[in-house]
Amino acid sequence: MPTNHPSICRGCHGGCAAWVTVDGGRVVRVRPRAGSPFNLGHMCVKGLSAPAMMAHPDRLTVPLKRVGERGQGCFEPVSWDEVMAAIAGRLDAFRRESGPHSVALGQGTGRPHYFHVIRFANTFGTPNWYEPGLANCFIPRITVSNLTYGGFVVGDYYGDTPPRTILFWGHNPLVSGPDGELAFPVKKALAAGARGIAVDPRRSETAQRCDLWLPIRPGTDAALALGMARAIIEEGWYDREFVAAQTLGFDELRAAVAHCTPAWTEERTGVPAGLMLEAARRYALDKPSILDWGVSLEQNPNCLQTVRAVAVLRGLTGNLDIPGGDVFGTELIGAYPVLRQALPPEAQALRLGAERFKLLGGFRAFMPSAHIPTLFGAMRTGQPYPVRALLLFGNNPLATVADSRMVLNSLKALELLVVADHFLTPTAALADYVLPAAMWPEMDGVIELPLVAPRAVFAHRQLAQTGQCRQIEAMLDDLAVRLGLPGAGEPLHDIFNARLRPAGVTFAELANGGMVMPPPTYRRFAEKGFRTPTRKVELFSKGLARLGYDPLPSYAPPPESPEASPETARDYPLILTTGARRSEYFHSDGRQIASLRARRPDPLAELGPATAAVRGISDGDWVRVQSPRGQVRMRARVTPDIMEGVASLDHGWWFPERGPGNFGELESAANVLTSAGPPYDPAFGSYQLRGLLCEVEKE
Ligand SMILES: Nc1nc2c(c(=O)[nH]1)N[C@H]1C(S)=C(S)[C@@H](COP(=O)(O)OP(=O)(O)OC[C@H]3O[C@@H](n4cnc5c(=O)[nH]c(N)nc54)[C@H](O)[C@@H]3O)O[C@H]1N2
Ligand SMILES: Nc1nc2c(c(=O)[nH]1)N[C@H]1C(S)=C(S)[C@@H](COP(=O)(O)OP(=O)(O)OC[C@H]3O[C@@H](n4cnc5c(=O)[nH]c(N)nc54)[C@H](O)[C@@H]3O)O[C@H]1N2
Ligand code: SF4
Ligand SMILES: [Mo]
Repeated sequence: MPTNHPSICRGCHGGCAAWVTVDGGRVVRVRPRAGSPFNLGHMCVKGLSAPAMMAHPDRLTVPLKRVGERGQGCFEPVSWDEVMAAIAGRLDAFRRESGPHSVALGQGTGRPHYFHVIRFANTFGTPNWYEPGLANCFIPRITVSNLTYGGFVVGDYYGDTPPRTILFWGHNPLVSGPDGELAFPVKKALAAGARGIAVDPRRSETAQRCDLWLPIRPGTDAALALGMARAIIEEGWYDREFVAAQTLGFDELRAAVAHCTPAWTEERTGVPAGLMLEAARRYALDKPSILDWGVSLEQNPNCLQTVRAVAVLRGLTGNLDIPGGDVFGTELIGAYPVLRQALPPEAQALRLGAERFKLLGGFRAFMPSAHIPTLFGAMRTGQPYPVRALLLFGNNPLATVADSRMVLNSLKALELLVVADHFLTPTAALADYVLPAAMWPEMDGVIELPLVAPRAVFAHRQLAQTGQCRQIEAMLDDLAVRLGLPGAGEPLHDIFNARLRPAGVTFAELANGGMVMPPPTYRRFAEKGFRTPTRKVELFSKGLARLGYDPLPSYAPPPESPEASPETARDYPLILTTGARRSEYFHSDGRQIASLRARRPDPLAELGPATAAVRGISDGDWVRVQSPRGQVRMRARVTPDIMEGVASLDHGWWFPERGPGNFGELESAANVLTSAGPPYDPAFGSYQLRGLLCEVEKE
């Protein structure tokens, strides 16, 4: 008899309320569950395909050990006990011979086991863990929000007052959904009359529902934001009362943006001055306004100042902590016990890249992690010290880290590579040990939404078991016990319950379809000011000044651009951006699911009609896209919904159907074209994934 169970989808960063139907121990159906303000009774195609993903014949279901040469993709099954004993033995040897910092950990973006990986790294004694987002995703937005407003803000889609204006900046939430907020409330707000403005080189799914589309040259967002800041100040559109009472550094900011005239801005960004002015006016005056910013702001080496340039707009217009504007989250539950104190300061000082990129890896970083290019460099060269082993938990760096060839060479140089995943990915095919990971209906978990500003908490519990798959936390704990690490063996439910105590619920209560979501609070600043050291919104950031970074936002052209590298631009005249999200796939996953692949069979390169025509390219042609780093094959999509002179490429592509050893991971992967080299953002070490140069030709 099939049984239905309330659960929470974890197919992406989101947490859509779901019903899971189990029959004969297998998940046979997933469908949306009503009652959550986040998914409003809807789910996306990825979440609905969970049963197909779980039961896929290629699913990893037993631990594997490599046989033959690394990279051939030949493995044989081993028992959990054998694989864990073998890995623990190797880790112990590395720890004794070269110090714990010679072992690195990596994980994918925002997965359920996120903090447990950090906990393992801390207790093992290595400062070297990474995630391919962080420097290029979310950490800059969080850090800048903390420095500028004293907390992370998200759009208030959930209160009684709807937003009148929503400014989507390098962000396509109708597709990318749960990054700070969910697609469904955004759609609802637009349908209810909020007027949207989209800053995007593509007329994205979100831009198509907006009143204004500002087509911007990739990588130039700081120039647009500074131009808007100047317009808002000089036209007198700023919120005088809020600026006078609640901000610091208005005069300094005004002086810093004085040169950012509409003509200056248009020249750099390609956005017509009239459109820029109209967008600035509406965002400032047609309040309350939400500014929904996306990852595009962070995937360039001027990341800190780009995010800051956009951040100050909220302060100038007073769209902060007001109903229908951007609001602070409430910390509902306790922090995950990552046992940071277990990592001694001398070990922290060894974190690769931390000394240079203080807001990524240093003592003041929000969640200190290693700098990927520096870490991968150490794997290849042994400098500044050898990194001998890498343990990956739901991360496919061959597809998702910049410069795929560099990644391949780095992974090949390791003495030990362990990969835990759902499928044998191109990265897993290079591993010595491959560990079969549970999917969300097979796991226990606690989720806070929206991300980082947790205003709601849910939980879900294990409803099924596939093969010998294990939840990552259990794998890490098994290793921790074998290695005698602090905190090893602490039951996961104890961790969950300790965290949930401030919310007054237990895991068991919450996992039955419950939710904790207190009503929003607003204008806390009126009594207490903001939670920055000066109690003000820091338009001029004293915190950044103290760390030696520019306290005022500024623009720099992308280092690979017609302005900064005219020689390169002669051979590669198009502006390259990569990775605009697609509903069917989460980064590199999902390509083996037939229903998803049927909807989106090929990697696409989007081009404008004029850009395509002069190259003799028609819609649907296969094309070669080249950058100074290499070339990839994509299918051209010719559309008026992209700025001319720009190529926007899908990322994360490989071809699981071709089998291990033949996945084609360098054939159509956007990251063959991107660069993991310097210059990096001085604070976060970010590299450039959007706003590079390329050329496209018909195959
Ligand atoms: N060119 C380019 N590159 C990019 C980006 C871009 O825009 N352009 N975006 C960057 C950004 S913002 C990010 S965050 C990164 C993401 O980079 P990653 O996190 O590496 O990307 P994914 O492909 O989502 O995840 C890698 C693997 O995790 C597995 N997986 C999924 N869920 C789970 C789970 O619950 N447990 C386990 N064990 N495994 C799981 C999937 O099967 C997949 O093989 O990519 C970055 N790379
Ligand atoms: N379905 C699905 N959802 C996802 C993911 C996924 O892989 N699949 N990934 C998740 C992750 S880790 C992240 S970080 C988020 C990211 O989600 P978003 O922040 O929404 O980012 P993207 O969809 O990558 O890009 C948003 C828009 O930015 C535009 N863009 C490209 N370059 C530039 C630029 O230089 N400037 C500006 N202003 N715009 C530019 C693109 O055309 C695109 O429409 O999505 C999350 N959600
Ligand atoms: S948006 Fe994310 S959480 Fe919601 S159904 Fe899709 S994959 Fe699942
Ligand atoms: Mo991300």
